[in-house]
Amino acid sequence: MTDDTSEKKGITRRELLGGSVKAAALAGAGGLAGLAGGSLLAPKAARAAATSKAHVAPGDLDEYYGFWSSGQSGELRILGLPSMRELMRVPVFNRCSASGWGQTNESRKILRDGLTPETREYLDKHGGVWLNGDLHHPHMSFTDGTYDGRYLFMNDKANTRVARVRCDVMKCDKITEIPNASDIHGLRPQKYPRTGYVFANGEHRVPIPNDGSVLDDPEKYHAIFTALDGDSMEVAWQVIVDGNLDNCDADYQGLYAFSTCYNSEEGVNLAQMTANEQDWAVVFDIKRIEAGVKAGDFKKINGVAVLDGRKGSKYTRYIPISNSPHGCNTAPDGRHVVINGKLSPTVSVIDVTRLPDLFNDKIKPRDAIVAEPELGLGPLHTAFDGRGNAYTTLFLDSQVASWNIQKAIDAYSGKDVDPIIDKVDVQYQPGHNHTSMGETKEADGKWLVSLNKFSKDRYINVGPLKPENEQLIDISGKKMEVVHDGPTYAEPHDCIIVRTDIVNPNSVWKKDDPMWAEATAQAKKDGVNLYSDSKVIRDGNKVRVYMWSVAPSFSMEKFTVKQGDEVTLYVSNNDQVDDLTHGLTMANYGIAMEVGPQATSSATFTADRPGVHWFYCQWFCHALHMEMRGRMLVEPA
Ligand code: CUK
Ligand code: CUA
Repeated sequence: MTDDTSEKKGITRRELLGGSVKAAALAGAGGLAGLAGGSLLAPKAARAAATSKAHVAPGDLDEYYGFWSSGQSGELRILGLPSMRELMRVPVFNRCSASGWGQTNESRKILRDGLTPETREYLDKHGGVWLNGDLHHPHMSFTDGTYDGRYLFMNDKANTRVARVRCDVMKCDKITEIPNASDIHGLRPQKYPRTGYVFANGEHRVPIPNDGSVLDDPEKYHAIFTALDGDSMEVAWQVIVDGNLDNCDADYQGLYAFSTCYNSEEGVNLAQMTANEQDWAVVFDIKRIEAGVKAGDFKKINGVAVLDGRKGSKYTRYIPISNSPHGCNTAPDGRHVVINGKLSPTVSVIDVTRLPDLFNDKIKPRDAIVAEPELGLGPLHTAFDGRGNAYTTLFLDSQVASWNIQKAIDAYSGKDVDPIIDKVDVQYQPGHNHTSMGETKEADGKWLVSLNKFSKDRYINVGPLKPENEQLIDISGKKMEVVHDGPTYAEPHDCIIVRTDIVNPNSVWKKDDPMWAEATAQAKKDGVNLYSDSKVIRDGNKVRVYMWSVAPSFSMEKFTVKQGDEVTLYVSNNDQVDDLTHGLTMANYGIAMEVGPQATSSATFTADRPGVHWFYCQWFCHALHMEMRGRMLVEPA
C-alpha cells in the first residue's frame, strides 16, 4: 500500500465517523478550539481572591514539591507548590549547557553504562551518548503505599530508557535502556510493599529481536511490558502482550499492575489503530509472573527473561474497554483503578478485589468493571483526593470533572444517582492532572494541577510556539477553583506533588560520593588528593590536570599542555558553604561544568587549538567571581 492510499483511507474513515466523539478527536487540535470550554475571565475581584490562596509571599516557603516532567526537553523540573515557582531543572535525557550534563565524564558514564551493547556500539560512531530524550512520567519510589523520598523514576519515550534521580542530591544516577522494547511510555513504581519494581510500558510494536530480519510485516511486531528492579536498575523480567501499551499503574497490594492499550488492532496507521470500538486494559499478575520466572517459563532474549503474556496466558487478563483508553490511575482507597476512555466519554473503574476470580476464570473480564460513568469528551487522566472523589481531565471539553467513585458504582448497578460533582473550565485541552499526594494512600485533597497542552490567549504573545499552561486548582472546597496559571516550556506531560517533609536533600555533597568514583580511583592511582593537590600528570599524550577551588580562586593559575594532548580536567570544590557552586568553563573549547560544594567534576577533551585559553568559573560565587580564572597554555605541535 502506498502512502497515498493509506492517506485516502484515513480520510474515508474519518468521514465515516462523522458526528462521533472519535471524529472530533481525529479532527486534530485546530478543530478542538471550538469545543473548548469558555475562556471567559472571571471578574477582577474574584480573580484576586482566588489568586491569594496560591500566593506564597517572598521569602516564604512552599508546602509541596512538584516534580515535573518536561517531555521533549528531556529534563526533570522541580517546582514549589502552591506558588508554582520553578525551583530547579535536573538534566536527565538532555544536554545541559550550564551543568555540563552530557559532557562531564561523570554524566557520560551514567548516560552510557546502562545502554545495550548494540546502542553503545552505534553511539561510538555518533558522539558517545544520546543528546535528546522525551521525559514523560516522573514518579517517586514508594514504601508501604506512600512516597519514601529515596528516588524519582522517569521514562524516555524517544530512546527507550528509564532513569533514576537520587533525591538526596537531585541528580540522575542511573539510566537503563530497555531491551526488546521500543519507546517507553507509561511508567509507575510498585507501591507495596516497596519499590521494588518499576513498571515500564513499551508503546510501539516492533519485531523482537529488531535486527532487520523482520521489516514490513506488522503481524510479527510485539509490544513488551518491563519490570525493572528499582534498586539495581536492572531489568527483572519482561512480558510480551497483544496490542500495544500506553499508560500503567500498580495496585496497593503488590499483586497486580495495569496497562492501557489503544491499539488492540495492532495497526500501523491511524485508520487501523482507531478501527475497533473496543480496546482493552491488560492486568498483570505479579506473583504468577514471578513464579513463571522461577519455573523457567520464559525465553532469554537479549539477556532478559521474556514471558509470553499474550491472550490465553496465565500471567495476564485483557479487560475490554471502549475506545482507545489512555490514562490508568489507581485510587488511594487501595481498591479501584480508573481507566480513562480518551475516545469514549466514559472512564471504566476496575475493582481489584475481583481480580483473583478473574485470574481463576470464575468471572468474565468485563465483570471486573464496577463503574463506567460518562464524564464528558476526551477523558485522559484521573487524580484523587483521598475523600472518595476523582478528578478527570476532559481533553476535548477543556474541563476537569470531579466525580464520586461510590456514586459511580451505585449508578452502574442501577441506582438513580449522578456521580458528577462539579466541572471547571481549564485553558486549554488538559492532559495529565495530579493532586497533592494523590497517587499515594496519603492523598490529602488540597490541590489539583491540570497540565494543559495549549495556552492560546492566556499569556502575551511570544510567537508561533506558545507555552503550555499549567493551572493550579483548589479542591479543598465543594467547587473546584482555578487559582493560578503557570506557563511551561515543551512539554510537561505529568507531575507529582509531594509533601516537603518527605524530601530532604543535602545542601553540600560528600567527598566520597559514588557520582565521581572513577575520578577518585584515578586520583588514588596518580597519588593525588582531589581536594588538596594541584598536579599535572602526563601519561604519553594523555594529560590529567587536577585542581581544586575555594572562592574566589582555582588552585592553579595556569597549566601547559601540547597541541593534540588528550586532557582530562578534574576540579574539586572545597567550599563547604550552602549554595556555593562553582563551575569551570574552558573558553573556546566548548567545555563547561558545574562543580557543587564538596563535589568533583571532570571533563576530557583534545587540546587541538594552540594558544592561550582562559578557564573561568561560570557560577557567580563571590564579589571576585570575575577574577576566578586561569590559563591553559597550549603549545603548538
Ligand atoms: S501521556 Cu502525555 S497527556 Cu505521554 Cu502520560 Cu497522557
Ligand atoms: Cu566560583 Cu564563580
